[in-house]
Amino acid sequence: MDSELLSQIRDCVVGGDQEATLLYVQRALAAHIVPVQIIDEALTPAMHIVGEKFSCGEYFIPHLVMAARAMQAGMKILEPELKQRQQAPGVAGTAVIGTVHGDIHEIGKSLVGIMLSANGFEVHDLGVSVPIEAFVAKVKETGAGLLGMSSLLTTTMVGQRKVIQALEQAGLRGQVKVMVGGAPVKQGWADEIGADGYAEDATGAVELAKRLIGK
Ligand code: B1M
Repeated sequence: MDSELLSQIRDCVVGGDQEATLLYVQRALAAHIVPVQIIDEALTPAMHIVGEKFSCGEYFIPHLVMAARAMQAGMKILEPELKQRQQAPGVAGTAVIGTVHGDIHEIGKSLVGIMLSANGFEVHDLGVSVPIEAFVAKVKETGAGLLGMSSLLTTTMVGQRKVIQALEQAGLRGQVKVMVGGAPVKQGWADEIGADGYAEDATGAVELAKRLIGK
């Protein structure tokens, strides 16, 4: 039953059907499938399937857009559920997050933000294609102890390095831990650019964030 519902959600996202995605996510919640399982076993794998179809020429940009909208529709229902279930007491820390300049992929970054906020972080989400200066200014303004940068394109990963350099130049690098992520990002890249950590997924990002700020 659970696996049938999860595979129906996967199919709806792959097919870019927002309404059906909403319906099946609601059914999955009603069947007591937890939000994290819906995200990890249905929504996220669906986006990977969409990516594969795009790579082999079966899907084009409009398919990606439709699938992204379907996943976001599902996330709208899951976000309050996640926050309600995982809300940690007190503020774990302040985090600034965003997708680097030139990159408009927002789903993974938003998921990381939702999970951080569900785990007690005060999250300032700067959105997508965030200029270097905007990251630096927000860290300065909020006194954030954590900065998270997402990059989904190999061509935009370099933006993560540039932001770290800009933080150093602004004299802010000592006050903020930097974590990086996104599909093409790996631990080796994080080491190379002097980030404090890398996480493969949103759950890993929460664990890393807590570790980095000593919670
Ligand atoms: Co684009 N795209 N896309 N795309 N897209 C990818 C990334 C791609 C792998 C597809 C492919 O070729 N198979 C490919 C990148 C190749 C590369 O450089 N390595 C690609 C391309 C080429 C492009 C365009 C250049 C296509 C074009 O125009 N010709 C273009 C670029 C636009 C731009 O940014 N300037 C483009 C555009 C788009 C859309 C706008 C149509 C759409 C995004 C819509 C939106 O976000 N609102 C889109 C989509 C949907 C995808 C795929 C299919 C799905 C991405 C996604 O949402 N995944 C993607 C294929 C794929 O990734 N397999 C693809 C689901 C999400 C939950 O996972 O974002 O990986 P992800 O996040 C994960 C982890 O990575 C991690 O945790 C998240 C949750 O588990 N994580 C972090 C992410 N950020 C983190 C930060 C952290 C820690 C962990 O700490 C701070």
